[in-house]
Parts: sequence; C-alpha cells; structure tokens
Amino acid sequence: MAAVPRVVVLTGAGISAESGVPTFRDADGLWEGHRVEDVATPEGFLADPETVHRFYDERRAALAGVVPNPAHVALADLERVLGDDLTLVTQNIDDLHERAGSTRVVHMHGELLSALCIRCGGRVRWEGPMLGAPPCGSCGKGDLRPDVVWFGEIPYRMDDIFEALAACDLFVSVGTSGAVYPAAGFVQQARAFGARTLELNLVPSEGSHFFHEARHGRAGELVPAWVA
Ligand code: BV8
Ligand code: ZN
Repeated sequence: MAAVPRVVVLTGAGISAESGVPTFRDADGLWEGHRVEDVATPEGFLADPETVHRFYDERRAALAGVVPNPAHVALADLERVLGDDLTLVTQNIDDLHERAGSTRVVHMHGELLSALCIRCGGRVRWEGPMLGAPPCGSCGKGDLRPDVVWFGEIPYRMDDIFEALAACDLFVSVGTSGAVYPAAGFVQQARAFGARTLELNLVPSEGSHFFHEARHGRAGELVPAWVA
C-alpha cells in the first residue's frame, strides 16, 4: 500500500472568484473602492471604525448571494479521501470551503462570520451587520471588530501551518497572487522541506517561479482535474 501523501493546500481569493466573490487585485478588485490602509489595517479601524465596519458588513451580506463552486467541492472531496493527511489553509474570510463540505479549514486571515471583542478578545459567530452592534456579550464593555487579520497583524495558527509545511509531500497553491506574506512564502518553506510544489492559478502569480509545476486556468476546472 503506497504511503498516503501529506498535502497542504493554500487557497486565495481566486478560488472564490468563480462563485462571484470579488478578488483583491484583479480589475474589479475589492481594494479599488478603498485604500488598503483605510480598511484593512488596525490604524484604519481606529481612525474610522464606521467605514471599516461598512466595508466588512457589505462583504458579509454578499455571502448570502454566493455559493461554492466545483473547486471548493473538489477540495471537500479530497478531505474525505485524505482525512488528516490534508491541511487546507485559506487566506479567504468567506465560508465557501465550509459550505462545500470541508470540515477543518485553517482561516489564517480570520473569518467574516466571526466577531472579536477588542477588550476581552472574546469571539462570537456574527452573521448580520456589525456597525452599531451592542457591546461584547462576554465582558459587556468592549466593542466588536471584524475577526480578520489586517496588515501588520499576526496571521492565525502559524504554528500549525509551519508544522504542516515541514511535514508535507505536496504543496498546492490555488488562486492567490502571491502578493501577501507570510502566505506568499509558504511555497519556499514547503520546498525547503522537500515537498513537491504545484501552482493552480488563472495567470502566473508573483511567486510562480518558486513552484516545480504551474498550471494556469480557472480554479473551477483545474482543481477538480487535479483532485480526480
Ligand atoms: C504579518 C484579511 C508578521 C482581511 C488580508 C514588505 C515586504 C514583504 C512583506 C511586507 C512588507 N511590508 C509589510 C509586509 C507584511 C504584509 C504584506 O505581506 N504586505 C504586502 C502587501 C507586501 N503582511 C502582513 O502584514 C501580514 N502579517 O506579516 O505579520 C508575521 C509574519 C510571519 C509570521 C508571524 C507574523 C498580514 C497579512 C494579512 C492581511 N489581510 N485579508 C480581508 O480579507 O479583508 S490580505 C488579503 O490579501 C486577503 O486575505 C487575500 O486572500 C490576500 C491575498 O490576496 P489573494 O488571495 O492572493 O487575492 P488577489 O486578488 O491578490 O489574487 C487573486 C489571484 O487569483 C490572482 O492571482 C488571480 O490571477 C487569480 N484568479 C482570479 N480568478 C481566478 C483566479 N485563479 C483561478 N481561477 C479563477 N477563476
Ligand atoms: Zn469583551
């Protein structure tokens, strides 16, 4: 019985693009409506919490209008085959992997459907608008912020991710521009530990040259073909 390969998959906004979720850096990217510094940094939130809440409230509301695409479904199928030998890390804050059936998703940049108390650090699932929300239910004093990792903040579960990268036989990156660190550096770490590396993206990413192999096209076609 051949050893089961240990696989790490990293997904970015490109895997949700075919579900109708805007990416960050493509022509109609999200950031165009807003300067990154204004909406995706702690300083931006402190300076103008209302604008930041509106930005994330709009994206949270938009989740109701999108559904997982075949790329999300294929990765959920892969989890049923590989079990613990698959580590799925996403930079995305939508819940499309979960809705496609993935059960153990590492949301390194947080989640739209979670609220974080800036005072006690308490978390609570949050589905509606956060602008004007009452104070935190745990400590009763803190204001809630989107439970997402902004620029300058430390991504979640980095220890688990580094451990998976060190142990994996195959690292696959799906739908990411390779513009944001530390996610953009994962391919180099996996490769340094001897893993094979594969990029599945619409166009060559900024880190394409770090991969052993790169296939370019739509995630909805490339991912099911790779998983099959
Ligand atoms: C940190 C959450 C320390 C909120 C996000 C100078 C040099 C290097 C690094 C830095 C630097 N100055 C500052 C830094 C650090 C900084 C950084 O990397 N800045 C960049 C801009 C230079 N990083 C940080 O601050 C991070 N924290 O470094 O802490 C540390 C480090 C290590 C260990 C411990 C501590 C925190 C970064 C997190 C920021 N938060 N999002 C929110 O979502 O609003 S980032 C945001 O960008 C999203 O998470 C998004 O996922 C991420 C990356 O974007 P992509 O997912 O790749 O999306 P993008 O639009 O860019 O690309 C889409 C791709 O899909 C394209 O390639 C496109 O071709 C492709 N595509 C499109 N359609 C399809 C498709 N592919 C397939 N099929 C399709 N249909
Ligand atoms: Zn609190």
